[in-house]
Amino acid sequence: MNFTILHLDAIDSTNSEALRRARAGVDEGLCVIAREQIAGRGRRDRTWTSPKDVGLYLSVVLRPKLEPEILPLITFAAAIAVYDTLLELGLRPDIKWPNDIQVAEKKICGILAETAETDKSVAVVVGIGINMLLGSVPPEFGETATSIESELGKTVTFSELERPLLDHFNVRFTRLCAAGGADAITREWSLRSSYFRDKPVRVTLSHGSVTGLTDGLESNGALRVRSADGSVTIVQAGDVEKLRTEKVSRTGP
Ligand code: BT5
Repeated sequence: MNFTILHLDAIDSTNSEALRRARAGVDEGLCVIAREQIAGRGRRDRTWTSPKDVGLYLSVVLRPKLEPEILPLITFAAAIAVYDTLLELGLRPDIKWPNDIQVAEKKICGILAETAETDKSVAVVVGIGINMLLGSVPPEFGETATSIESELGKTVTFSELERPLLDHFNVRFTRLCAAGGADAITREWSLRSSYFRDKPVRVTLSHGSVTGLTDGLESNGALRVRSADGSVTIVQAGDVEKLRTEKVSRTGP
């Protein structure tokens, strides 16, 4: 994929701008990057705090020729790309299912993939927000969020982050779209995430919650959670919270 990079000063949300341009027919590979987002978004209309010049706010337009059930794995391809980029900068990242990258168990990056029907094809916009400088971490999330600067003890420039991230994403997305791509991406994800297996978690679902140990992924990226009674819940969407090990004991097969 060839990227066309559009640098903006300020925008409501790079995802919203990329979706608008996708609906207007732009080709795959448009990458919208803004210095500031006035209405940066997380999942389910949550806010992604995006102050000026302290974080990377980036969205890529894709026109994937993938079966619909595989589309959630685009988030995984992006997570692998962020992970590898941060690792090369000297950090020790972890991927928290489904869309967070953490360092020292604090959120340093969030990913938001959104789909739009357009005249040309189905478009997917994958948005990535990375906290770079200290000022990117919202004060109210000081305990749960972090930045590259606070973890590395030094700053990195936008160019040190942007190009490697896009290159890694290109490789992973191309892999996902090739034969056997879904298996390859879930396998590569599993090698980078401590949440893949035997992680004690509580998952908040749209109705209720489930507690147990993670037990791998389904082929579409859904998370398997095995409860103490041995039952397995397949989680397509939810918020995962890590629990202390003693709160969950393993039973069943
Ligand atoms: C996400 O949602 O983590 C997806 C964030 C995606 C942001 C990118 S930036 C470029 C593109 N354009 C957009 O408008 N969005 C994408 P979720 O898992 O729902 O997490 C959102 C939650 O993370 C919020 O409710 C806060 O608790 C927390 N949060 C908000 N801003 C944060 C920040 N800068 N750093 C760490 N945590 C934050």
